[in-house]
Amino acid sequence: MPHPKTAEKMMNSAGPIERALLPRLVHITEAAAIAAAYQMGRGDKMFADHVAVEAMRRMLNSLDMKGVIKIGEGERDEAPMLYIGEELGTGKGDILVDIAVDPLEGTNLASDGVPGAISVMAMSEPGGLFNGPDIYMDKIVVGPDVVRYEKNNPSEKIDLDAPVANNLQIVSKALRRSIDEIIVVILDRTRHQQKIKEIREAGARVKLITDGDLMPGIATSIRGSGVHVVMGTGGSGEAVLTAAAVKILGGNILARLVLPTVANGESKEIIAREMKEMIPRLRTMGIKENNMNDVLDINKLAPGKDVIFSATGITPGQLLREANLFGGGDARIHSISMGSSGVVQLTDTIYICDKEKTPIYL
Ligand code: VTB
Repeated sequence: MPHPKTAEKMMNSAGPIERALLPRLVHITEAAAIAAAYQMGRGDKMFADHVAVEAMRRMLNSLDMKGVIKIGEGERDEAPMLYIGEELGTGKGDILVDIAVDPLEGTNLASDGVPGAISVMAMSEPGGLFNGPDIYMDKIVVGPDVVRYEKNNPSEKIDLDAPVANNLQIVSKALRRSIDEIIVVILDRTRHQQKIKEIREAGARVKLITDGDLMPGIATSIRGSGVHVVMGTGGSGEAVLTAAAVKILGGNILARLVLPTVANGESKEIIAREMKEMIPRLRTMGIKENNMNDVLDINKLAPGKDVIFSATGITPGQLLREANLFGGGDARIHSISMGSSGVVQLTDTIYICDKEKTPIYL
């Protein structure tokens, strides 16, 4: 009887970036997560972010590749490291990559020592990740069951402009459960008051989060995570990283750029000022002003064919356990990493510096 050759097939179908860099990627988010975990709960989010950025940057610079940051810590003038456009890697070899990073996603969560802080990054061939400004995006993230349902029922599609109840109706049919049993994760912000009301009125349950809408987005693609939909306006970089992961997992994200001043209901003058500053930035990124309102999906946000992704837990989360530090640098740390071939790894890494001291538990 022929046996399935799954692992062989997957490894053979993996692109050059996945082959060369996926095994290394997880150690990069682990390094940043260990650095941030050491600063966990110390109340200094800037410093926690700083050490995570430094660790991630050092690791990236040790890779044989020519990489460019597309989603990073900010524009060159505001971020000294991992800024948009920064070139990273040894430059050796012929691997070219675009990079999206968030060395510490949930700086408040880490500095407060509360759940949901992670270190996360993705890579692709050049042009494979959306090159956009670091503002907000209005998002809806759903898992593979919804994507399959939409394929089988082409007239029923999740739509950013549709009423919340209509989208939840589709999710409910796709998951074959009533709306009462659907859980929607959304950032707890004043700008979401109306949306939260509509979700509740439609009958769904809401999990409000103070920060970190990226991992819940990925959780929509993982059964048993207790997250069915993520909605609301959050970081655009987070949307691109979410897209990279959910594309591999078979889910989808719909997202549209929104100026923070617009989302947060600022005055016309303040909005106009932000727009004025934004226009030249949009141009350098190849986005025309009239395209700013385009709805982007996984194929626009993460069009790459050879995409790799890794996230490591810092504080406990829906999918990832917290980083455990045992003293002397020893650590146990939990990650999810994956590549376009379809390989998904949930890794429980133990770093042992002191073999006599550090126990390993099942
Ligand atoms: C968003 C969200 C992130 O910060 O960017 C949020 O996507 C910032 O939102 O996951 P506000 O400007 O409303 O505070 C996070 O929650 C954490 O980086």
